[in-house]
Amino acid sequence: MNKGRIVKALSGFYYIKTDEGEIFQTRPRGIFRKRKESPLVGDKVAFTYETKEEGTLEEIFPRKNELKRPSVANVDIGFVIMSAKDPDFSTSLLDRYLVSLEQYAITPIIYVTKTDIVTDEEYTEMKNKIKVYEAIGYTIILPERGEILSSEEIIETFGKLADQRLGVFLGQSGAGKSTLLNKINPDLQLKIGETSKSLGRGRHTTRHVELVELLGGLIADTPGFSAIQFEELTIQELPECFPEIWETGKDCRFSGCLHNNEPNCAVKEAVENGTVAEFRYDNYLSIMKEIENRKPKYGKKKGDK
Ligand SMILES: Nc1nc2c(ncn2[C@@H]2O[C@H](COP(=O)(O)OP(=O)(O)OP(=O)(O)O)[C@@H](O)[C@H]2O)c(=O)[nH]1
Ligand SMILES: [Mg+2]
Ligand SMILES: [Zn+2]
Repeated sequence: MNKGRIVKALSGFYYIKTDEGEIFQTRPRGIFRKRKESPLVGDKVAFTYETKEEGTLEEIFPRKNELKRPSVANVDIGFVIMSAKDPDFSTSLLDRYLVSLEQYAITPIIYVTKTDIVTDEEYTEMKNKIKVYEAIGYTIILPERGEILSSEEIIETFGKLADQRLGVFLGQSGAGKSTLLNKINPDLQLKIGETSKSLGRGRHTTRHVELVELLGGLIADTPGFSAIQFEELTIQELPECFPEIWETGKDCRFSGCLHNNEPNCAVKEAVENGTVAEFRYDNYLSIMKEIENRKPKYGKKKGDK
């Protein structure tokens, strides 16, 4: 049987790219629907074919992980694209993207766009927050204020980050994901869209997920989104999604400390003396509250008889 990777899913067809770089248009065997299994972009698969336009997706190989939004399997890196302005930079949104990747052990890389349209003051304020992320250990790329990087500089900045890996560009609509990818390779000719001045956000220009060969790896442009739900995450897993809280939390008095109302909590102390940033801790608590208030999908609700 032939093997390859799903690089695009559109209107019931799955497009499979082989190691030789050939693309086959396939439909999945009926068995997948019966098993309620859907093939995903990023899946490694086996297929058969009559012609390049008429193939059958026969088997999905086990996944390393499965990112829900954007829906891509076997992701190594999440490139979180944040705009400095239009839409405005927000640490609470950034932390939500980071948690959505950390929960599947996907390495995040943060890139800030639109530093050419911020004021000095806005830039300084943003830079101070970005220092916090650097101190935690995140790779975060912030071009100088006023500067628009050339294609060469962008490619150099990304360097080997994507080499031999599967990376996903994610972020709000209008953040500049497609613009950045077009700069890396102008042949892509991805559609870009104006942000709405009145709403301060993008217009959902990118409509589907497609993997392209870029920077030595496979990269997916994806439709922008800012509503992030944590349906699979438990409260006990949340501290691990904030690396500095996880580290600091090793010194808490209780081993299962959630750093909320427990006494002798090292994290709360660290927030008070400034070694853990207060805004990160606030974002942590707000996601925790959200998980607590989530309606359970299965089983009984709290208080049910
Ligand atoms: N000034 C400035 N504008 C930018 C920059 N990057 C992107 N833009 C503009 O921002 C708008 C949105 O860019 P897109 O690349 O379409 O954004 P996107 O993240 O792909 O958006 P969706 O596909 O809707 O998710 C366009 O008008 C771009 O020209 C930048 O670095 N500086
Ligand atoms: Mg786009
Ligand atoms: Zn604690």
